[in-house]
Amino acid sequence: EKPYDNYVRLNVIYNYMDSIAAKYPNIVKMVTPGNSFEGRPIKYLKISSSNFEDRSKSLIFIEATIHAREWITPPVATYAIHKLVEDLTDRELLDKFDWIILPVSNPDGYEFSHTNQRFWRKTRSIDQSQSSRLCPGVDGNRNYDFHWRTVGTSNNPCTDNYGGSRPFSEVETRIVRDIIHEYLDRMTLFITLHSFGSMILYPWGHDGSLSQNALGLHTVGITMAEAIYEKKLPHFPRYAVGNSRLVIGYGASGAAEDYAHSIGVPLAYTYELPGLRQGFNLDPKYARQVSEETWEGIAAGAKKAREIV
Ligand code: 0X9
Ligand code: ZN
Repeated sequence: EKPYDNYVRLNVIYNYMDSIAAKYPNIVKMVTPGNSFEGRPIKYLKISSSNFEDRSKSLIFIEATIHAREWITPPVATYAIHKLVEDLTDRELLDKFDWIILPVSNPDGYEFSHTNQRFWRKTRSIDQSQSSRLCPGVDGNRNYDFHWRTVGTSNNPCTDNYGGSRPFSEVETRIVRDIIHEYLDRMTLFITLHSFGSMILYPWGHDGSLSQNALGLHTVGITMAEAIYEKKLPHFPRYAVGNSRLVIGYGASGAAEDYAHSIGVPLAYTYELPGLRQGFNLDPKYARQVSEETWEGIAAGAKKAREIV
């Protein structure tokens, strides 16, 4: 069972990653940097055609499923693994870059969205202090240490955009943070996958201002959207590209792409994948198509990044 042809449970995603790591030991290394709040392993793959530890190539980091209910995001992340490792039609992408792909950064929430509440968004953590026992979970995309808990977020654990008791209160966001820091010297492109809305968003999302690298961000963003459009696949609207706050229509602080950019990743994006009229419940029959077209965007963005970073 391929994790990019359907919505699948966590074990199917992890089995796929394990099998890829076992079958291609020269290219792929499995890393389990820690466990989620409820004790599930968080797993990512390091993919390199040379030696990852050489640190000579620029690196691209794709992260998905910090928001539990956004079920279209693990197919897109696992399809990227498939394209890079199993289907070598575009060798350049493996020769010119090293890759880190983390398909499920919030495994507790993801499983909970399958077993208990389809539209669960947050992690599943509880802390001593407050009503957090009644209302578990933190919005991982408000938990980063960038203008933390100031805009589009809440200090009430019972809300869906609760920012947590402190920045990086969640092990799930700390793991993503630590990957960014570990490879900061050569990470040129960071993409966090979300749904929905067919948007490619870049900093700054808290106040709608533009970063020093706005031209680069916009150029690569447009290139990614254009590549998806050029596939000419049916069904979905054209991607909108622009500042996070402006394009999505609300400000939010403590988000992953802003944090990555603030500490020095030159190109950092949130992809809001298509939802059609079904939103988070996009029909799984579209999983393969969304995975394929999104990969075109990522691939084009990677190549464009080489020109401008
Ligand atoms: O609100 C979010 O976290 C993202 N949208 S979602 O519907 N997937 O929840 C958008 C985040 C945009 N980025 C910033 N505001 N920095
Ligand atoms: Zn999201």
